[in-house]
Amino acid sequence: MTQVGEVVTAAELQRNVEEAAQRTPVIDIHTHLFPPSFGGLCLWGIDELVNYHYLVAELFRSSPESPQQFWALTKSQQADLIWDALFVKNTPLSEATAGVVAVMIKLGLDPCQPDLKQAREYFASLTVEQHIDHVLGLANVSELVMTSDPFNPVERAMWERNEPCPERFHRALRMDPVLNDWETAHAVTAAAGFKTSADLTPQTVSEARRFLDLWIARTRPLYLGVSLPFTFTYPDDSPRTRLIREVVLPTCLQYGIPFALMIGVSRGVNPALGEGGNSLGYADTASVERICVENPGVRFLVTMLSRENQHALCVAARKFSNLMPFGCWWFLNNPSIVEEITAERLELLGATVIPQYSDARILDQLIYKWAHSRRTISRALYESYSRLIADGYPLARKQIDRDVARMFSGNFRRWVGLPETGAR
Ligand code: HDL
Ligand code: ZN
Repeated sequence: MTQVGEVVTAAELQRNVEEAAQRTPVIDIHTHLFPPSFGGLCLWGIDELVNYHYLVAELFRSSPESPQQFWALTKSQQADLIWDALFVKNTPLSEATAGVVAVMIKLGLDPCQPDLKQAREYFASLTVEQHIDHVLGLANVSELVMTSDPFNPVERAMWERNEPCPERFHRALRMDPVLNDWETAHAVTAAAGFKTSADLTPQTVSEARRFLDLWIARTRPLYLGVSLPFTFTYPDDSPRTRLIREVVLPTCLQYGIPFALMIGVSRGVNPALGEGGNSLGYADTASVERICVENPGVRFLVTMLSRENQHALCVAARKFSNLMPFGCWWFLNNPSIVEEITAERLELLGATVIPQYSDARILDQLIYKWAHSRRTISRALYESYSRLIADGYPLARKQIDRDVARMFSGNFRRWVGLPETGAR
């Protein structure tokens, strides 16, 4: 067997895989981050980190405060309460608490402090313009994709003021109100001067497309995306199917951009927790297969929220080359589940998937979300390569580098038409 390039021995494999996973820059294809030019939408620093909605939800399992009492506090009082309950009185074992600890240690802060005084002094000494390059460097994130919601009034105002958006902050245009609540969404588009009504008349459909045309010109999104409930079925006789078929998919075809389906949310199971009050449900992967087979000219990105949907999603991706599974979303972004999902993706799909995104809401989260994901993805990759070597395959070092670069950025660049290197 003649392999081109330096062959990796079984003894050297783990170090090679870990080093490739660490040094390969990643494009973070789904985040809720904003550039500093978007003002208060750009969240960073210890009080935001500790107030992440994942931690707010965890607080009430370890603290006598009720949600009502919690929401009456200021943001720094909330952070003090969370810090004391989850980091001082408890061991930061959960992924969300361990993540904050990992960020603090990477930034040279002491995660065993009895309060947030030291951390607050550190962040108060920085500007976010100084801090952002440090964070992106530590996370080795070369580019990321924002979630741009034209129905969010604060975001809308930023875009209407033409706030500068650095090229490494790509955009995805979110369709949630259009596809999940047309009753409300059409009032917003009508108020913006588009002749839309609750009824999906030909004029409403063409005006809804004109609304998307405006926002595509304004934000130049790499893809259109939507978060869908676990009850999502396609097709059905709801307005959603008509809006997907008559507005979203024709727009994706016209602009040559993918449609990202994020399926599985059970919204507001405990409204008292606010953003933290959503849960998940087992969704219908046959609907994913139907939308893929019906639209061979559209490239789909699909991420599903239930662990129990992942294997079927991999099988669906074997049937449809226009289906790209991506990431380990939300309640799946935990090491044990990321490793399991990545392993089954490698076994069924090889390096043809996009294994992860951060879903970060606070800039500093990139540091832990990518450190933990790189560590876990390299464990799954190591197992796959180990089996190859055990069967006698002469694995070359450059194959490892190629596979990791493909999963960390190349597959996405190809899917959305970005040039091979650097921001568009
Ligand atoms: O809809 C989404 O993009 C989800 O990621 C939600 O924002 C969710 O609240 C979240 O933050 N998950 O991590
Ligand atoms: Zn998200």
